[in-house]
Formats: sequence, C-alpha cells, structure tokens
Amino acid sequence: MKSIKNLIYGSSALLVLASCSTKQQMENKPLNIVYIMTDDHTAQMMSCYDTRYMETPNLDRIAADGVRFTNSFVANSLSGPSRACILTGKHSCQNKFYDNTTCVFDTAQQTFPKLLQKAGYQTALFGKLHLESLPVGFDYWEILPGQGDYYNPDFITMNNDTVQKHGYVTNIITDDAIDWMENKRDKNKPFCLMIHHKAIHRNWMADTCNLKLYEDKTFPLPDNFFDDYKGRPAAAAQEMSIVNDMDMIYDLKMLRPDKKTRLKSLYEQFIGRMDEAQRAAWDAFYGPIIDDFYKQNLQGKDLANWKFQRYMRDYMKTVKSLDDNVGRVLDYLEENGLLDNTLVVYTSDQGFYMGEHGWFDKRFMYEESMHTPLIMRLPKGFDRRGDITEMVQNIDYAPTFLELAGVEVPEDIQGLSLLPLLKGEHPKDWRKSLYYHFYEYPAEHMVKRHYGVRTDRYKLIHFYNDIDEWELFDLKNDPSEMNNLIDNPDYADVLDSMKIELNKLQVQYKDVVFEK
Ligand code: SGN
Ligand code: CA
Repeated sequence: MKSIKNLIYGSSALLVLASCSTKQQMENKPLNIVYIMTDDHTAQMMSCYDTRYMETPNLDRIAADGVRFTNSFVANSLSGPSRACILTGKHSCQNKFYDNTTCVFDTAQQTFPKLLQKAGYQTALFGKLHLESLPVGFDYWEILPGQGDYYNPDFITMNNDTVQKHGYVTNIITDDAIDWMENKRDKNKPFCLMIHHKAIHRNWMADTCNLKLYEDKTFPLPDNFFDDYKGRPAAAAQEMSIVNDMDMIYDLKMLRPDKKTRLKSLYEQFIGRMDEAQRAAWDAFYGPIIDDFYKQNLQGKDLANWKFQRYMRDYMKTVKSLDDNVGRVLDYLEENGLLDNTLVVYTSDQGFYMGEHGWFDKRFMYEESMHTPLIMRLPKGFDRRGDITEMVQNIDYAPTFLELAGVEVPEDIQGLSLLPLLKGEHPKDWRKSLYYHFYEYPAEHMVKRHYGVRTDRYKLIHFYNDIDEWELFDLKNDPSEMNNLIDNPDYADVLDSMKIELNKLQVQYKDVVFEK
C-alpha cells in the first residue's frame, strides 16, 4: 500500500496540491478536516447502520451524502488507547499507551496533528482527550479533565486554567468548536478540527430537554442476552453484565435516600453539579419512575428486562443531543461554504454492547466492541458514495488525513491511508486481516488481556496473563460469537492458518507479548 505515497508531496505540499489526482485537489484548494468522535457510540445505535432502535437523521446525512464503512474496527477497544492509535497511526505496542489506568501519553512522539501543523494547517481540539497529558500539536484546544462531566463541566484551557462552563457538555463542545471556526482560526489557512465528545459515555446522562423522549419504546432483549459463556471462560469472568454489574443508582438513576449502591456517591456528585433548574427537570422526570420501580419490586428476568429498557432509553436520549449537535456542525459548514472542501468524519473511540452477551461496556475483541462506526462526507471531487466494505482500522485515520493534506506519510506509521478507497479504488493488496491487543487487566470490568486476529471470515483470540485460553469463531456461521471452535477438528486447518496470520501480524507490527 505504500505505493500511494508516490501521490504525496513534502511538507510544503499545501502549495502544490495540484499534482494530486482528484478534481478538488486539481483546483488547488487545500482540504479541511472536521473529525467528530464520540465516546462509546456503537453502530447499533445509528440508523444509518441499524434501523432497529433509534433515528439519527444528522448522522444519516453524513452517510447518505458520503460513505459508510461497514467493516471499521479499533485496535484496542478502550478510550485512551484508541485515541493514541488514532493520533499516531500506530498500534498500542508502538505508541506505548496500553491502557487507561497506568499510561501517560508521550507527547514527544509523532502525531498527525503535529505533522499537519508543520505543513501549515490550523489545528484545534475540543472535548475529551483522556491521555493523561496535555494536547501537543494543536493551535487551539480546550479539553475535559479525564472523563469530564455531563452537566456544567470543567474544561482545561491552553494556559492550564480550569474553567467551569454552564450547560450540557455536548452543546458546549459544539458551541466552542463552531466559535473556533467562526472567530478564532486564521481563515486563510486550511484547518483540522477535532471535536471529541464525552457523550455517550457511562452513565448516559441526557440533556434535560431530551429526558422525555423514547419512553414509549420497548426493545426486545438481544437473543444472547442470557449468554451462559459456555466454552468461553474469559467471557464468563467479566464484570460488565447488565444483570449483575449495572448500578441501580449510578447507571439507572433510581436514587432514593434509603437505598445504597456501590456507585451511589459518584451519582450524587454528578447530579450535584446541576443548577436548580436542571436538577428540578431531572427530578421531575426520574421521580415518578423511581417511585414506580421500587413499588414494583421486580425480580429475576423481569428486573433484567426493566434494566435493559432503561439503559437503552437513557443511552438513546444521550445520543439525541449528539445527533442534533452534529447537525449544527454540518449546517455551519454548509452555510459558510465549507462543505465542498472539507472531509467530515464521524466515528467513536470504540463500539459498545447494547445487551449483546448480556453486557454494557466494551474491551473485548468480540464484534460489537471491536467494531466502531465510521462514516465520512467527502469533499468535492471524491465521487465514492455508499458502502466501503474493506476492513479498516483506527490506525488508518492518521495516514488518511496526512495524505489528504498532501503531507508525506512517515514510514513508521502502521495504518493505511483510506484515500484510495475514498476515490473508489479497490486495491487488490488491501489488508486481509486485522490485529487487536487489549491490555487493561486487572481493572474495572475484569476483561482479561488478550490479542488476536480477525479476517473476513474468522477470528482467533488468545486470552492471557492469569488465564491461557484460545477462542476461534466462524463469523459467517456464528456472527454472535457464541460457539468457540478451538477444539473442533473440522476447523484444525483454519486454526493453523489463523495462528500463522497472527504471528505474521505480531512481527509486522512489532508486538512482543509478555504473557504474564
Ligand atoms: C469509567 C467507567 C467504566 C469504563 C471506563 C473506560 N466507569 O471508568 O465503565 O469502562 O470508564 O471507558 S465509571 O464508574 O467511571 O462510569 S473509556 O471509554 O473511557 O475507555
Ligand atoms: Ca470510550
């Protein structure tokens, strides 16, 4: 794939974009990048991917006018690691940000915003960064400390002050991003704007104006909601089950003075940030649900179903703000004549479980959390529309943006530029397999360390550290990954070839695994 580099020029490339092959580039207009990333937004909850649950008309606008990647994946399904993969274009083993709990992102290393900045781009970042170090490579930034808050959130500003802003986080991040495009950037330069939302991270707190939505909806439990994890000991060992681990007060908001849960005080902290009007609206909505819930005294499967319905509704209400705010960004770009020379990207830091296997959260290499949504509205001159089915990964964004900007893609970047796919090409030598490695264990949700390989058809995973378990799935016959084929003699040849592929990828990406 490195051959695409012969399309690319050096850092003065902004001036010589005419050499690139698309019409827009021939018009010699440098292209902008608006990169919108949400937290924990899974494709099941976007109507352009999945019509079972909710409508997301603004996200659908991006997909309808542009492209939808149907095989888009992360390299390590967790916030900080995913963001590090995105910024560097490298797997965790190379960018060294392995997990959320022990790592600090080394800002001395190469990132695509730094390279864009060097090439004359204006770069800006708003929202969640979650890398334990301050942003480098941005002309302007304001970030949430850590996970940030939904209501009246604090922001860390460029002079290292912390300021509290009034309102709902998704609106504020969007306001600030639009304000930067309108008032703060140098309008003579191309720009790369990264809008990183906190939503829809746990504990799914919606804006008060959306609280009443979706209450008339009920959803069928996923078929494998009551998964028994047979043949999958690592799946059995997790602590991310809706039935066992979802907190009645923190996650599901059933606050009552006489009730105690593990995370009650954290919830009280969150709602303690609200002003009087916000709190009044919150209590007015949840109050009757709380009364009704405790009156019913649900047990067993009835309680499980009730938890699932509340989870789905709260998550959807939180997505609603996000979809509206993406619409505001699209409108701004359109009204200001920027759509034609801007690549608009919408993605998430990973996928999420909406009750599949009985879970919330992510981390596992299983489909729901290894997948991440990826849709793009393309600048004028890129004629590709509809679905792109090639397997892509979040390490591919950095080389894509660099190539789009006419900046040379450094040799050590491990991802592949998606530009050929956006131009409608189907490169014959496109990757046939993806590598994955998750490290955060022991930690919250207790998902064991694991690495693995995924092809179009099969997935091989090795869980290690305080366990030594292999899993093999046939994604065509068993898309929900319920049936571990590791000991099935009919799949012995498949297993052999998947092990060879896995070793090949570990060499290619220079991942040395210490299994204890
Ligand atoms: C918090 C959440 C977890 C979640 C991690 C990582 N717990 O710790 O449920 O898995 O973030 O999420 S909470 O009690 O604080 O809500 S990530 O998206 O940032 O990686
Ligand atoms: Ca996340």
